[in-house]
Amino acid sequence: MFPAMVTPTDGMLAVLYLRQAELPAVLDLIGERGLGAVAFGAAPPATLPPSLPQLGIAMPQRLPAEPLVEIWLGVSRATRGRTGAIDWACDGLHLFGSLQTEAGADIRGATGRAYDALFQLLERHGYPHLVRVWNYFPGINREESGLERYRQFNIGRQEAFLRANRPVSGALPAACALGTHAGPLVVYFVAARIPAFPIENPRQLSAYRYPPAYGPRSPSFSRATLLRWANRTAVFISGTASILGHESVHPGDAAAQTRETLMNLTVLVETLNRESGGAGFGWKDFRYKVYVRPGCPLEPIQCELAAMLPVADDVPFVEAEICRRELLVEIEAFGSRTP
Ligand code: 3EB
Repeated sequence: MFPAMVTPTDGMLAVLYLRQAELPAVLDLIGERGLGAVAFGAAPPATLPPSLPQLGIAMPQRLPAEPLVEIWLGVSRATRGRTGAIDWACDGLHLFGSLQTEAGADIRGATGRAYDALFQLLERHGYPHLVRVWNYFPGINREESGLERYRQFNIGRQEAFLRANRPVSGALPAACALGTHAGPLVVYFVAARIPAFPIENPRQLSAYRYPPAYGPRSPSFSRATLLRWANRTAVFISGTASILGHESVHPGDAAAQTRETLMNLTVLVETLNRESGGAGFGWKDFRYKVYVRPGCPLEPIQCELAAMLPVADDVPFVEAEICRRELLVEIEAFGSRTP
C-alpha cells in the first residue's frame, strides 16, 4: 500500500499532498472517496478520475522540487456532478466544489456572480453551511478604477453574502485570498450539512471588523472553522499572516513575519482547543500550505518553520501574491482528530 504518512483515517475528511509517484497506490481510494484535486503551477495529473473536480492554479510551486497534488477525501463514497460552472462532489456530510470564471477588469462583479452561484448550489444540494473557501485571482494588489482588486473582491464577496441573506460577521467560513500570476478567478470550497463553529484569534481583530482603511467592505471570513461530526473534529485554519490587531507587522522581514504568523497560529490553536472543549490539537495534527510572495527568499521562512512545525517535504510552498502588499508569507492549515 502507501506510506503510513499518507494513510487517511477512515471515515474522516482528509487532505493529502501527494507526489506523482504516490498516486497509483491511492487511485482506487481517490476514485471512491475523492472530493477534489488541486495542482499548483501545473495541470492536475492526467491519471485522476475524470469525474473528480480538479483545478490547476497559476501559482508555481517553489518547494518541494517535485510537484504535489492536493487531494481532498470525503468520509464515504462520493457523488459527483456539474451544475452550471461548478464542479462538485459530496459524501453525505461535506460538499466540495470548484469553479473558474474569467474576471477581466471586473473582479467585483465576477466575485459576486461566483458566490451567487455557490450559495445557490449549497441551498439546492442541502449543504447550506459554507465552511472553507479558497479564492485565487490574478492582479490581487493591482489598482483598477481607483481601487485595489483585493478590495473590489471584498465588495463583491460581501454583497453576495448579503444577497443570500447570510451573515457578514460571526458565523463566516474560513478562507484565503491570494494572487495568481495569470488566469481566471478560481474559487473552491468545502460546505457541510451541519454548521461549523467559527473561531477568532485574540491576537487579531476579526477581519469582518477591520476598519475602513482596509477597504470599503470588510473581508467575509473567520480565522478558523471547526466541524464536529460523531466523535470527530475537523479544523480549517484560514490563511494566516503577520497581522497583529489589524496592522501588518515586520514589513520587508520574511523571518520576522514567519515568526509572527507562527505565534498567530499558536494562539489560534490554543483558542480552538479551549472553545471545542479540549479537542487537543497540536502542530502534528495539521497539514500546512505556505504561500510566498514572488521574489521573496525561501530560506528565512523555511528556517523559522523548521523550529516549530513538523516540516515534512510534503508541505507545498507556492508562489502567490498576498492580499496586502507588505506581507511576504501566509500559512493555512487543515487538521482532523478523533479523541
Ligand atoms: C488577513 O488576515 C490576511 O480575504 O478571504 C487571510 C485570510 C487574508 C483570508 C480573505 C484574507 C482572507 O487579513 C489576508
